[in-house]
Amino acid sequence: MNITNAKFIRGVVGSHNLLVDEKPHIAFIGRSNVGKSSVINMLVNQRKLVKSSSTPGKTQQINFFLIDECCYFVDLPGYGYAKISRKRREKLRKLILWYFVSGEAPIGKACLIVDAKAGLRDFDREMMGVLTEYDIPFVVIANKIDKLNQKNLHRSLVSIQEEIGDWVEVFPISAKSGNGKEKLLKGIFRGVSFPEVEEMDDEIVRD
Ligand SMILES: Nc1nc2c(ncn2[C@@H]2O[C@H](COP(=O)(O)OP(=O)(O)O)[C@@H](O)[C@H]2O)c(=O)[nH]1
Ligand SMILES: [Mg+2]
Repeated sequence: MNITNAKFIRGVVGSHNLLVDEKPHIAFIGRSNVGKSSVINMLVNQRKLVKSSSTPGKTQQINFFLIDECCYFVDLPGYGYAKISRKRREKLRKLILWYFVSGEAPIGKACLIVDAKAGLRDFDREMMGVLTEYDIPFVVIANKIDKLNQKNLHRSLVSIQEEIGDWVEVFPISAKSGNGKEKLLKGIFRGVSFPEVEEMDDEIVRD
């Protein structure tokens, strides 16, 4: 499986003008610096589709990328950026929650990205609680596995899986090396339906 076309469509500030049509959203969330931009770029085979930026202003948008004409990758603001005020951070947290709970976004899958070494943090736990409560299918992506040796990686993955339970899949990956990409792509699209474009559906879920 491979994504051949990905393009930036729109950046949305606040809860207005969400991009809603028949195409499902694949939503990416995670704390700042977990490698969210890097993971998306790796998945779409473009080094700079999503700017790997540490500018807090840029992280406040919800960015939509059209993927192979059949779904949107939705890049939500990174949470927890150290250099923004508590008030602004709270605003971002609310925007992220709103996206998931308002029922306005046709979410096919949520992808919660964590740093494999750091494991789950409070924000991740809160997000998992919300996703579970609102019945939004999600996967956990444990990124930066290249920074861990076999033993520590195993330990970390076991502890993440133990905490989230068996029914949520954890995908260990390295956005840096591309390790784990194939499995993750399959996992992301598994169970997502593409109502208006059946033939695309076949294409994208093909092994
Ligand atoms: N070693 C390693 N570094 C990574 C990986 N993914 C991202 N990074 C680095 O982590 C930092 C934050 O990445 P970025 O994609 O901007 O994170 P974001 O804030 O979550 O969007 C950058 O310095 C990346 O080069 C990875 O898989 N392995
Ligand atoms: Mg980013």
